[in-house]
Amino acid sequence: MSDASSAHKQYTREDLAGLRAAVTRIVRETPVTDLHTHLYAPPFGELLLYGFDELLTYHYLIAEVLRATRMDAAAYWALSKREQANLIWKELFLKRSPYSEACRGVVTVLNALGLDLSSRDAEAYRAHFNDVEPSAHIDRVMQVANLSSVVMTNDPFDAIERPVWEGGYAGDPRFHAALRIDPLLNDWKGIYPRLQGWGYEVEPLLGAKSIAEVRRFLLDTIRRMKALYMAVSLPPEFRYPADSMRAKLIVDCVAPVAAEAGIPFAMMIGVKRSVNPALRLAGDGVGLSDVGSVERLCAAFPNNKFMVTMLARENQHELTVTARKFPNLFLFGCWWFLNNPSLIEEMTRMRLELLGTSVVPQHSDARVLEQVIYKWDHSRTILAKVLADKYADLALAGWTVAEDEIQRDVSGLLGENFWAFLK
Ligand code: HDL
Ligand code: ZN
Repeated sequence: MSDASSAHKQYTREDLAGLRAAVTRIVRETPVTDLHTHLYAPPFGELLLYGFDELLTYHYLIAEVLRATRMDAAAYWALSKREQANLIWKELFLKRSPYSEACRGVVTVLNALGLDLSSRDAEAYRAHFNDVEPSAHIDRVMQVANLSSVVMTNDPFDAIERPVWEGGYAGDPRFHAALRIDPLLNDWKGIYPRLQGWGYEVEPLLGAKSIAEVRRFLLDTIRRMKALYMAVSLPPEFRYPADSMRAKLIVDCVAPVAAEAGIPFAMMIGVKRSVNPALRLAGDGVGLSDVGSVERLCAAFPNNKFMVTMLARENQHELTVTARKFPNLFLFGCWWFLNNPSLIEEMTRMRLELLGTSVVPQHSDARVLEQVIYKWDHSRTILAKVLADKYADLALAGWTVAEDEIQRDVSGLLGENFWAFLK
């Protein structure tokens, strides 16, 4: 950490190099709250993915190896996990240079964990993760990535996850919960019988009693999970207002419950699920979404807090301008197909220039534990570069930049702004 003497250091146009170095150091040294991940605390067992084979079979790399080899997807799925990982290692790392962001991420992780990249020996890398104790490994990875905590994606309809909550999972300070309600909002007809089975008196047509029971289900689940927010991923064609069950559930159930519980409703908009079903989790695509629907929701529910991230690059400017109009709208992350250096830099510059400090520029979306190492290493480098440019602009205009103010701003961008929005 920066020592006490430097905390009061001031930077002017005469020391831009010192200013840039200070920004880089502070961004590296400031712990992150990772507000959207697919990671799980140890009691969730097999849902917590880690190790070499999981890193290599991340669905981003599955899409890339199928594209590079044009092999039949069914033939890939017929392989064992280890055979899949070995195939990906051979095709994307040995036969081709691993400079795609997902491949580069694996290289960053292996290097950060002290492995010898000159060997390119998959077996040696695999062995490194043998016999790790999950909780100790979590501590090590979070320390290397410099994370203070992560937010899980918790699906009450998941057959593996639900018993853990029902079994009295008491929590883990490293892991916060977020209630994910995709099945409820995107597949009401398929999911309402599950609610009936759990004792909620809901009917398919969502009359007054059903609305009250869905609200009860949401509140029960938020309280059991201590959920920081409710979240849903939505297709590009999502619209509000709309004559749809999804819109009715949002208006009559989700928004009132979020307001009562005092938590945000997070919408992740623009995913086209299963454009190529043969690729399974790797088969989702992206589409242009309607920012006007976000605008109308924020206006219709001024007492609700909305977190939004959109998947299409083309939506980002309009969404950022919309955030200027609605203080109850909080933008976060460079989601999924946007989580690449060129687009992270473009979005971060635009957001800092249009929103100042009132944003959290990144989340990792990590599915495999060790990915937080690369996703945050790569994003910290870009954030430091963009921030340093912004402070240099100020210094060149005669504004003295104080080191403790840089620390204040960076702490906000790396998580405190999220915690403040939750209050
Ligand atoms: O819906 C989501 O939360 C997405 O992040 C998906 O999980 C997607 O598969 C993903 O992992 N993106 O990074
Ligand atoms: Zn995600």
